[in-house]
Amino acid sequence: MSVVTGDKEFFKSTGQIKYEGPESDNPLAFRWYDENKVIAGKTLKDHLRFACAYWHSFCNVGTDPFGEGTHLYPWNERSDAVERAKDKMDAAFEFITKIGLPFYCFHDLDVVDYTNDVVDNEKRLQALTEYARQKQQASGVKLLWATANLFSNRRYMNGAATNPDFHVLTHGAAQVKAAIDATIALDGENYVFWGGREGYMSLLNTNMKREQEHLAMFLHKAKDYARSQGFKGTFFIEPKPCEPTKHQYDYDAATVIGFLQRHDLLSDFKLNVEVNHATLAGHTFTHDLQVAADAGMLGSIDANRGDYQNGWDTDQFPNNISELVEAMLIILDAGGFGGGGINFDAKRRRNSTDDEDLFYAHIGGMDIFARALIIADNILQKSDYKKFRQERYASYDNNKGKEFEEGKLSLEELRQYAIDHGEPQVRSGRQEYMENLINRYI
Ligand code: XUL
Ligand code: CO
Repeated sequence: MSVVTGDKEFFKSTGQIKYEGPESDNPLAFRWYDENKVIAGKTLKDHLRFACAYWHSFCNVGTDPFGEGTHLYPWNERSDAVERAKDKMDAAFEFITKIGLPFYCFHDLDVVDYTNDVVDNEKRLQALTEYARQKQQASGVKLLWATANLFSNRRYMNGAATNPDFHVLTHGAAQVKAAIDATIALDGENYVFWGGREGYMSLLNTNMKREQEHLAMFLHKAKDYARSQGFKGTFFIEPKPCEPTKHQYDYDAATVIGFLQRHDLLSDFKLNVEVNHATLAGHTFTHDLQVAADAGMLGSIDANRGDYQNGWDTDQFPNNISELVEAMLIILDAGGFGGGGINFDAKRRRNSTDDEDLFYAHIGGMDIFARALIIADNILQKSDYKKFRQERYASYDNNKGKEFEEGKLSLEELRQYAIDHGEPQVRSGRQEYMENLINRYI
């Protein structure tokens, strides 16, 4: 990939980031992410399908509830919204091509500022879509997914598709239509719905059943429209249990799968599982990955990490190797992502204010995923990880256990087996052995 800049270079101090291997001491080089390295029949680039998240990397100015922005972006200076957005896109593609990310993803509002004028917003997004199309062509970078931001504007304070006011819902629909049009024009591979404020704060003023039915109807109409326009990609729902609403309807992977099934949406949708959303739901990341994988619904992941002491989304770049090895075991074993990839829904810290910090953040995230993938593949190829797990269930592989799985044994027959065979042996689950196994390969 060659570097694509606009009229001016925004990240002057950093050139193209290269793979230098584990021995390298260069903080601006990859030590594990060699995009051409082949693991289990595919290059790291094709396994991992990394995507840059426009909103955190080029829009987030480092504000927090107590303070103003700390990231002073030179691409935020021009007064005209479309010109300003083009500067931002120049900066984005310069960064993406310097670091060698094959994909990017965005919300409509990340790309260009919106007003309250639906038709004008559509024109703005179309102008930037055309600009992005040229940038994609010049660089080879592709759009992993796009989405509509249906949560920042004050009109969405009570939700978008689940808003008690139909008029608000229609504004959400207008935004989704424009975002789908942009996705199609950019050959976007997927389209994402994160349930922004689709949930509630108090049941006292909420008709939960009606709101959820509206959400399902809205998703059907969005899907039908996209299909009618020739969109072949997958729709992803991104579960999150709370924040910003107290109860988000897309609570976790299991809840979303049940919802999609109930509303006849299973065949067009998959899941976009986010590390710290799973943790906020009281699960591990691996739990939600496994739930999605078992249902054949693992589409994509939003990579980040939370903070063990905080109960909200801190969206930090991932850096925990053992957690990611466990995740990659599930992803590899599931045969990879269902059309998606790994996008960094992660932001550098408020006090990381140098240009290079954005590079360090992505290099760290990409390297640790690459390393986790290599380790997970070793575990699957060389260790008894799979064998041990299989053997734990061997009693169902033949004889009466098999007949049970096939539905051939009644409750009375099961009772008779218990009597005939006496007390079962104590069998170890060997959890410590398995934990050590992971560490042995790290
Ligand atoms: C919010 C979140 C979103 C989605 C995209 O917690 O994760 O940024 O990833 O709307
Ligand atoms: Co996310």
